[in-house]
Amino acid sequence: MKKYIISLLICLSANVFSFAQTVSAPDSLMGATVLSKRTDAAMQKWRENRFGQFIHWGLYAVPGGQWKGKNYPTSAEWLKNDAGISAAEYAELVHQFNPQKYNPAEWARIAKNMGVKYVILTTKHHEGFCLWPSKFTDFSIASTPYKKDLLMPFVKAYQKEGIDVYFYYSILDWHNPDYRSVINNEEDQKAYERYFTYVKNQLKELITTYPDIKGLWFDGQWEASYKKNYKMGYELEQYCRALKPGIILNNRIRVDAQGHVDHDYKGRHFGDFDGSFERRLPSNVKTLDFDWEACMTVPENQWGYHKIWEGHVKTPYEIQEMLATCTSMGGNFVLNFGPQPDGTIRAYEQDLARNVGAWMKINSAAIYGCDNAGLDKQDWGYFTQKPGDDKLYMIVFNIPISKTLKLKLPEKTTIADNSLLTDSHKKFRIEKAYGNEYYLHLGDGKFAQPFVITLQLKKD
Ligand code: JFZ
Repeated sequence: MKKYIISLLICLSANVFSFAQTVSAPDSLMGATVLSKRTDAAMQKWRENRFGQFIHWGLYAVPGGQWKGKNYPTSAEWLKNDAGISAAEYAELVHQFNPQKYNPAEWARIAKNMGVKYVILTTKHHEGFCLWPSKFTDFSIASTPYKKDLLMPFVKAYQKEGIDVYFYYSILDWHNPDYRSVINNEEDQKAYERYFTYVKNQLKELITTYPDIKGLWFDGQWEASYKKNYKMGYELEQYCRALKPGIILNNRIRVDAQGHVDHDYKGRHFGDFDGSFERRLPSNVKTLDFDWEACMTVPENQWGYHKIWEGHVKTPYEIQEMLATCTSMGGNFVLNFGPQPDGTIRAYEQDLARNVGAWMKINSAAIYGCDNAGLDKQDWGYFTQKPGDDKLYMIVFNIPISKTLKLKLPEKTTIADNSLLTDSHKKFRIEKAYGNEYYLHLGDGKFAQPFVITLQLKKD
């Protein structure tokens, strides 16, 4: 036992030490604490994952964006707010939440086949409903006809497929009576402090009950109450890091003393990475010198299950290209799923996962562990590279009519060899042009989908 405690202490202090290098105390305005990319193994793994799945699931899946015969085309998980439903009436949904077909092994299989390396699941969204039987509220799965914890089987199933699990947790809470959007008086402040104790209790509950999770993805941090209590955010960050050394936290965990969200008053992201690229990708094609993640919906703006998807629905090619774009700019890409109330995944999402996965199965070498290659973006697509590797990947999405791809390589570099990633015998004729520019001739090659060409580089 003593031995165990000593090794545990060594292990803990080693962890704390490795963080001392990257996580600093905030300044007087309570700015960001992670001022450069974390270098520890957990963060390295997060970075190498590159492709993740988001899952928004809660009571909102039951009405699916419709209330009393009316369709609300806005985000399904915002229905309570958008349809002006009272807390009491909304809470009645617990009696209807009964996902008899919930089969996390099947979800994990779909995710694995799509090629994701991590997943973020909403344990409690703005509605306040908890997917686990929390000791601290009745507004949870325990009060539904289903009764059973949804999280443990989820964590186990995904883990079995080798997929890292992250929990989403909303600070904003439309159910807890102590929650306040604004603090108008002393009483509000007292209530909000009680609410904050609830948040800490729940996070400790999540971290200790599901010790295998890798991190937390916070949301709902933008309300005036949290800005006024910005010190709580700092406390929350310390609390999570102490409970689980090495934990990975997104930037929505905090605000600074001036009420800045996502980024502090100096423009630095909070948490361990910048997760503010939501439904849009950064437009800067150069590498960003911080870790970042973009999260994306399949339709325009639906996270939770909505019965009717209006507007443009993304295709596999678009998803593949977004993933390639993010990888080429050194960021992660997370695709959202909104499971149905019975626990099954919508057919379109399953098809999309299958199609993206079929592409990933043969091309993922250009994604996992890859990063910005330090080169300019080219018209035909994206360069990616594993840090320090002498192979360069060209992920081709647009073939010019000339069938000739122009390349500009780093100075003092030549191309020793090239081939199609999926067929090492398929080579392309490469012609040297001006300086470090080359022409790669696709010839009469037929390409049914985006493809990857591997260039073997040689330093002069
Ligand atoms: C939030 C949630 O309100 C939404 O339901 C979903 O969970 C999504 C992942 O996060 O929505 C946001 C939060 C931040 C921005 C936009 C929508 N933002 O910074 O642009």
